[in-house]
Amino acid sequence: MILLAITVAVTVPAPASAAADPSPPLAKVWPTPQQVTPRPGQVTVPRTVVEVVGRDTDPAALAVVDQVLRSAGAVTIVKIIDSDQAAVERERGHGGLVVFVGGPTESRATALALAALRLKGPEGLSPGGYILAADRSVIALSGVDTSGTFYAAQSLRQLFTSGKSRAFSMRDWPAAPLRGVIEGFYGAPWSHADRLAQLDFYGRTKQNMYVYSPKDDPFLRARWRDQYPPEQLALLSQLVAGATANHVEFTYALSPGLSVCYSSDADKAALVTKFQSLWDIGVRSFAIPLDDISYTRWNCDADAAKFGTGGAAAGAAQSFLLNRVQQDFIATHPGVERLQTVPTEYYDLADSPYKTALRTQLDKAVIVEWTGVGVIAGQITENQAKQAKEVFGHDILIWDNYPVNDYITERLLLGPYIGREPGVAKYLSGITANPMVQAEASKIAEFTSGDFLWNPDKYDPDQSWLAAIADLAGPSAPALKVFAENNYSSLLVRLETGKPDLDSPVLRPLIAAFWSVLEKEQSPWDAAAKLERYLTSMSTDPDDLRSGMASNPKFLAEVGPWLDQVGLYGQAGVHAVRMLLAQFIGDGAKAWAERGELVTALKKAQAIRVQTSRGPRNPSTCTDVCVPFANSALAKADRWFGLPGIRPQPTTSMGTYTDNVPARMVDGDPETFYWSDWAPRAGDVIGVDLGTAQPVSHVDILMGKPTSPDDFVRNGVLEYSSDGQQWTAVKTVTEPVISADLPDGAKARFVRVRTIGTQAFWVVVREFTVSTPDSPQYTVTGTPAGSNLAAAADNNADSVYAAASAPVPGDALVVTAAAPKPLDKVVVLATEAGAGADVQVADASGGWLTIGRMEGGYTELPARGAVTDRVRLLWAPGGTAPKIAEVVPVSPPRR
Ligand code: LOG
Repeated sequence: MILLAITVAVTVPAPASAAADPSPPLAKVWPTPQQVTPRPGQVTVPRTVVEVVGRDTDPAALAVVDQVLRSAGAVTIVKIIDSDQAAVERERGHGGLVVFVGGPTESRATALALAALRLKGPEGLSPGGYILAADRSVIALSGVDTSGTFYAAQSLRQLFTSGKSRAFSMRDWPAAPLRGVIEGFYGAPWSHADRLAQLDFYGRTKQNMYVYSPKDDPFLRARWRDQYPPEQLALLSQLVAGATANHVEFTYALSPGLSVCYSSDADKAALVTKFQSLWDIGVRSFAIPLDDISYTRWNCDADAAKFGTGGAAAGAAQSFLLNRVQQDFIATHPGVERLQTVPTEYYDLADSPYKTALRTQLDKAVIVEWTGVGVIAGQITENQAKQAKEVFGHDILIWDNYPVNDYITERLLLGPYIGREPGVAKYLSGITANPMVQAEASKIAEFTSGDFLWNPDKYDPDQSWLAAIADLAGPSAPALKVFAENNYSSLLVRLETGKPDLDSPVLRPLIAAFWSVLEKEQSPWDAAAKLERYLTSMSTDPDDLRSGMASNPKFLAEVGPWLDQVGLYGQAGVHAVRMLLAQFIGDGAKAWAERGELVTALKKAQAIRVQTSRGPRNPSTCTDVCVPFANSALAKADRWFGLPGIRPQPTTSMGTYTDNVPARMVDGDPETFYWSDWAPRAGDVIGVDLGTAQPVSHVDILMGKPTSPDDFVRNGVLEYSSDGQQWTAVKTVTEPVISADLPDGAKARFVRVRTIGTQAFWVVVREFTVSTPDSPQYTVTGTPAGSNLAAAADNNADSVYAAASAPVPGDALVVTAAAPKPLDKVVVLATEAGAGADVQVADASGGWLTIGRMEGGYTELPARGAVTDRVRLLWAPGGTAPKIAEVVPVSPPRR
């Protein structure tokens, strides 16, 4: 780089004096710095700034510094070379702002500036460490190495966002040597643009490692011996350049384990040749992962002959190959980083013949990756980290399977990084986080793991998470926070509580507070208002984020289906609250209208499909909160309407064929059905969850359908349980239609059919109905003809009888109970009232007594003391074809 030693006479206002200065607080820097010392006074960036740099000053750091100065108000940046001491002295005398960029290896001038501030230099700090100071007319950035200076610039960026800062000095360094991300998931690899954006992000967040290891790049695994086509190599070389510019080590990982012959000279040569092709485009760090392969089956006879069989043989074979690559490639390429590997046993601490072989035979220079105990480690303790070092006998780099979601593709993991003791970062080589297929969305977790790795002792997951959200969303942080809160849970376990984070941490207590006042029959308005406010923010989240984060279309595309679902769950929740409040003040019509909106939103949310590497999935957001809330609200509302209010939720261990989702077996409509996407094996189950244990009396199951009459469980057992642990068998299941009485006094939360044999046919379940002793049974007859006549009185207000045509004179719908009973009132829930109807009850003489008219969606009529087994809707002719969700003959409350 050519630097011009131009000096320009500048007149700039002197910075405000310390005495006049109210000493504003320092802006927070992420990752959390080790030492920050405020100084009196503040530093303002004037229109003209002088910059003193060395010939070796890191260009990337300089670019960031210039950007910071310009966005803080500098118009002219005058660069002076450090060797031009006269110019440096002259500028220091002017009183304008002079910025020194570069540590001892880059510029000689910065040390003088630090000395003038009575600050020590960065000498002795760990790699990446730096000193950053800003005082009156001086800013100094001094890294122990060029990465340190680059990180000083990243800190400066955060301190001067408002154009000025309180004076300060910082002494900062990373705890973990290796901090970063391994693109190591299954599924669609990240795009080239994703990767470039990630590399910039790692630079911003002071992470220094990216391992290129996408399982689905054929040239990495399936076709590992093949050379990259030139155009792909060109892309990789752009990534290497992007990594270098961000002080990130680009590790190229080659996974030969699916087909390698460990003892083969040709395969060793193929590995070395492949690595050489990457060395030639600038790659300086290499890995040979051997995870997720068989180590009990050889790929060639020669290995069996040379190494024998068993874990010790596998460890010996892998060590043999890795050691040869170490000798023939790593040792012959000065400037290369240490070789990394992922052992086949990467997930535990139990010593084994395999680990013994690695410990005793693998070259000590090789770094071994380990996921913690369990592939997805809930927690990783310092003690485990130390044990890992011992049992593997090598330096350990953690492959941390968070926020990877390739094993739960219906979820986004947007919560903070938790559950790792500080010692894990301090005593191992570092951590690479395995992210989600969704690159942009992974940045939330990555920001927090990067923060942990830099300064684990001061790591506060919750604060870090808020900062991550602000970093990704800028002014839309509040909207992103709501979204992330509802995509929050993971398998990671908090150190402080020993528990995993659950979804919807803000919504949960608001719902609990609302239920609590409703149960106590206290005034619900306050609790409802707070709950509704949050639910409204969820419902507007899709619009808010889509407009507020429009500059990040990739993020919006990645999370679209999840975002839509959060919005719909928010809407459903708002209607649920309004429905219950309407009932609280006795407004049945409003409650019924809100119920309709609630069910519509809920159904839309559950119909969303996203294509994933594991097939189509319904996103799971607000997990275990939104759907249970909606169902509890519906159950309560339905009891108010006079229905039993049981809302069974479908459960199954099997997948879904196309869009025939499990919800269709509890929708009260025998025309729709759940369809499994495989033939059940012993242990597969289909059933319902009633939410709470309650008295149950009868089960009806309709399986098969006219076009697939054989799709039913051929060899199973019907059973029920109140806790999901202890099951009581009712009868064997060998036929498509099951009607079973449960023993008197039976209580259940779960009812299911469990397959006990294997079969070739898949399973169709049209309806899975559980009745309680309180569920009255009705028969529905009458006209106009239409679909699902029985739905007009099936204790289920979601299912609807839809007349095919408008009524003609004489058309009437009759609901007949098993036996006459005294009636308190008749409630009619309609989704289309047509031209209305007279609501009638049968009198003792067989005639009909009109008790009132049904004209709109909600009708509630006193039954005038009738004792009857029949209710009739005598239609007014004409109008639209009516649709009746439920005719409810309500008995007087029991005493
Ligand atoms: C794979 C990894 C995958 C992760 C989570 C390692 C070392 N390998 O069980 O590619 O993303 O689990 O599904 C893995 O973790 N194996």
